[in-house]
Amino acid sequence: MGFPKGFLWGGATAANQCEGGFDIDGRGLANVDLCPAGKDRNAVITGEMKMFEFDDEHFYPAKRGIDFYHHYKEDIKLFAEMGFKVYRMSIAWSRIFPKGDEETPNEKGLEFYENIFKECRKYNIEPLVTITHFDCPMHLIKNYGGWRNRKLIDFYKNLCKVIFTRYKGLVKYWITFNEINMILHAPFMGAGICFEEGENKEKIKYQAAHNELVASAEATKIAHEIDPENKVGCMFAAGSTYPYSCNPEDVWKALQTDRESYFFIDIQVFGKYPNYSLKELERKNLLPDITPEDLKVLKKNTVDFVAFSYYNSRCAVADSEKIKTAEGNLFVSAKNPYLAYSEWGWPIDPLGLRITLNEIYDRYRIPMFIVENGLGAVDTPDENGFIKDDYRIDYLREHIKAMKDAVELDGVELMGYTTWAPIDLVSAGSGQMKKRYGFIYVDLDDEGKGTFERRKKKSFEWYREVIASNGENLG
Ligand code: P53
Repeated sequence: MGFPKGFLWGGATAANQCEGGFDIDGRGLANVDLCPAGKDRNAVITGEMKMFEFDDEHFYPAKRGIDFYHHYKEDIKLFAEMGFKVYRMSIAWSRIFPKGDEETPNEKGLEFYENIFKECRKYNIEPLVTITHFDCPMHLIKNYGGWRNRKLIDFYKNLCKVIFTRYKGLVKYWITFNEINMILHAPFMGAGICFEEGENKEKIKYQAAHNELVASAEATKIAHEIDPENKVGCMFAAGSTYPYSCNPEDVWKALQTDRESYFFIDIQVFGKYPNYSLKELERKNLLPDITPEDLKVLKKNTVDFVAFSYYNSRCAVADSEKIKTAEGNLFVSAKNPYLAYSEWGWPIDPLGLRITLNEIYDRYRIPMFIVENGLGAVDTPDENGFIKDDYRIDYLREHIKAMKDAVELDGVELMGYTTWAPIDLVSAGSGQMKKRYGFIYVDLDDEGKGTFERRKKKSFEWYREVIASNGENLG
């Protein structure tokens, strides 16, 4: 009973939130570099405010991140100390192809990730690689309009060929796009889309979604051709939507809200557009350009597993006037009166994870992977500089219990669990450092000041024990 032998415990990060070194060793500029911290961040990541160059008024936290670029050996060593079986990380596209449309890759960029993978292997840590975690070379945005342009499919295929070939034998688990449904909520961050005055935003978003979905299927095909051992997953920001009440209008609204996200995964798992979306897109005149060849590629190249992030459940109400929506998340959601909320206004709902796991498994019946789950909180060191993050331990313990119930009692197939994030890093939504998730503290503040020193928090030892006991000893 309990978790299966070989269950992949670990942690997850993203290149743009930890690496820094934005202009080192030939790396090109990417959208993520240009997302400033502060009040304009939301306008930039949603594609409403154009930020194609750095300016002096803003602070850009991704430029230095937590300087993982220079600390990766030390950081992976700490992950190994916690007993990680897997490390989920992402590749920065513009390190490999600085502009995105070149024929030949940047050797320095390829070397950097090769060294990381070798470092992981040294400790028997399996890398799980997200090919794109919100990043897109600026050159592709400026000259092609980002993912709205189907030419990106070919550039992405080129990237995939290069990395699958180069890292054959070093990497087996791949995720094509991080939180693919984020296109709908933060199109600049999710797909390099910046809107011009008067454009049909919905139409552009669905065209970009289609292009990414085809690119994802193409990547799956190439991965399997290059190495039949490769396992490729899709990935979405999950969290089931509850109806606010038993009013059928609310129930219907909740179902529709979930379909906005399932739309992507239905295509990636079943290989074709679901009828509900075809009808709706047609009705609203939002159907993307879909070629007969696209349909074949989608059909033939479905994913091996479904990965997702889970931070919270959501709540839908038909009459939105009635209920104040919860703030602090890119997903619009009614406030659920039965749940406690984090300092950033995100609901805390461990049972929601069991519900979500069951819903996804009922729908797709293929292995799942929880690739993000965690609590963003302010950590205050005590007089000795130690961080007793019992709130984080509590959050994770309850979620691991719920996950255990889903595996043990409900029989869902789950490959592994990686927390977001094992080490403090820049927040995607807010650009802050003080929204911390790690077992490892990084001495750095919201203005980029600090020594970058790494320190273990209380949760470090706790998670080590969780992994050592394969999820039996939760403290
Ligand atoms: P942060 C919300 C907003 C932005 C990105 O989020 C998000 C979400 C969650 O639904 O997605 C993931 O840093 C993402 C990570 C991110 C993490 O959530 O805003 O894949 O890059 O850091 C946590 O607290």
